[in-house]
Amino acid sequence: MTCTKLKPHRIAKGLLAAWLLATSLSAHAGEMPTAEVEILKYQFIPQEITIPAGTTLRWSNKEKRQYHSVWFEQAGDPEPGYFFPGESYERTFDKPGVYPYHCGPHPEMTGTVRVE
Ligand SMILES: [Cu+2]
Repeated sequence: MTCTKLKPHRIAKGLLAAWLLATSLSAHAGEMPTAEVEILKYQFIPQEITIPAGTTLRWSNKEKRQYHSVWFEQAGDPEPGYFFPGESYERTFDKPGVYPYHCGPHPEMTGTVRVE
């Protein structure tokens, strides 16, 4: 067997591997659990949420004008940027535990994420 005869076979194998990887990645992304918290009238709704480990939590700003942030300061996160009405913020929780958070510009806005 010569190299020229092997090449097309190798390319086909490479394409198949790339296709399988892309397929498994998209299937994995589709199966990833997500949960949502709404922000309205300076409140996180629900204020406490329990999620399984590996869940991506999305906070959606439903205010008319007010921006907010979601800051896990006690977990050691740096202060995140603000997000405006119509925008959202996401964070994935891989480890079980209790994660309190608050809004950067409005520290009286608090919430808790329980990861099981
Ligand atoms: Cu706020």
